[in-house]
Amino acid sequence: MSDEVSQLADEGVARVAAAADLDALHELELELLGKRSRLTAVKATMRDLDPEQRKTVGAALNAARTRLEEAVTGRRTELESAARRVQLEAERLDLTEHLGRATVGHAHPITQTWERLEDVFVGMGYRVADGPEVETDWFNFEALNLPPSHPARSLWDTLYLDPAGLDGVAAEQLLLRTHTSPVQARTMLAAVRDGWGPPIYVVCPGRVYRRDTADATHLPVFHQVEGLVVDRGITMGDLSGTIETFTKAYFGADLTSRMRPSYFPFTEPSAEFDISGPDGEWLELGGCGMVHPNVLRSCGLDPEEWTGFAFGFGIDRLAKVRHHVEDLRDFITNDQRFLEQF
Ligand code: FA5
Repeated sequence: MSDEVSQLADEGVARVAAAADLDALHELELELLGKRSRLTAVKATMRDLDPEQRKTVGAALNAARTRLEEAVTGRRTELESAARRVQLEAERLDLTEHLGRATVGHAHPITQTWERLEDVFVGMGYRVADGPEVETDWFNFEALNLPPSHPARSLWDTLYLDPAGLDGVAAEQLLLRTHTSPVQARTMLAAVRDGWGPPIYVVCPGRVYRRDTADATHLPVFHQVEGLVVDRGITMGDLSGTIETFTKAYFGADLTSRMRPSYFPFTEPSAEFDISGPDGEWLELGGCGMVHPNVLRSCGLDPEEWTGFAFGFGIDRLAKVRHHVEDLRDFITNDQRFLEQF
């Protein structure tokens, strides 16, 4: 009987080793070791044996059960780790697969316009200057001949800042700059302080902010480029020649510019300038004029010795005209189909 038991164990171990999956192994475990197994049946016959035989068969049964249990546990571990490998393989993400499909991006059309503008002016001998977007009231208004109660302040719908923890700075003294003109004052003061000018020939492109509602021609956050020239004997003729040269360099020879009288507190006389293409339609681009003597004085320059002109125009509007874009808001909605065209 002991031989039969050990043969049962041999067969069982071979079948366990061949179990194809965890379900099959579970069935086999019940068959070989469960209540209805042959081992259990053999155990039931033991009571008819004499004590000596019972001892031998009992030992054989225990050994067979241990072998079968170890075989089942070993096979279960193998099948489980194989199943885990299959699952991992199925869930694997091959990130390199996407490399081949990546498209090469490019700068935003406004950034492209900004950079082309800089190129045109640098080609005309100008330096590029910049200033902070958070400005003081003095640079944004006062230095530009706009004292606190000046009615023309209402031309710019200003966003004021109320910073916490800036001791000694009254809230109404800090604002988001409404135009790039404060860089005029910063540049003149720096030139005088550091002794590199006048003569001054600079352009200052940058981001500006106004309490404007977005529509086809307005954005609350937009971009301007400021131009400032301070030298001896500068006239309105230099200003109009510069704008015409820029227009042709940027838009092409078939576009032309014109100036219309206007008002800005920091220039006198002041003008607005428009450009027109072959269709004869005029489009307003920006403001300009001769630098007001009060502005020169605020920045430490003698208006008897130095004269200058300044201009400021909208980069977003420029891009709109150049690329025939209907609505300025298209530039800020981040629609790939629109942006890919540039
Ligand atoms: C000014 O901001 C003056 N600082 C310009 C200037 C500079 C005059 C130097 C004289 C000397 P104005 O508010 O008109 O001016 O704005 C200038 C240009 O910015 C406009 O002609 C327009 O092209 C653009 N612009 C103004 N508001 C918006 C807006 N909300 N969205 C997009 N572009 C705008």
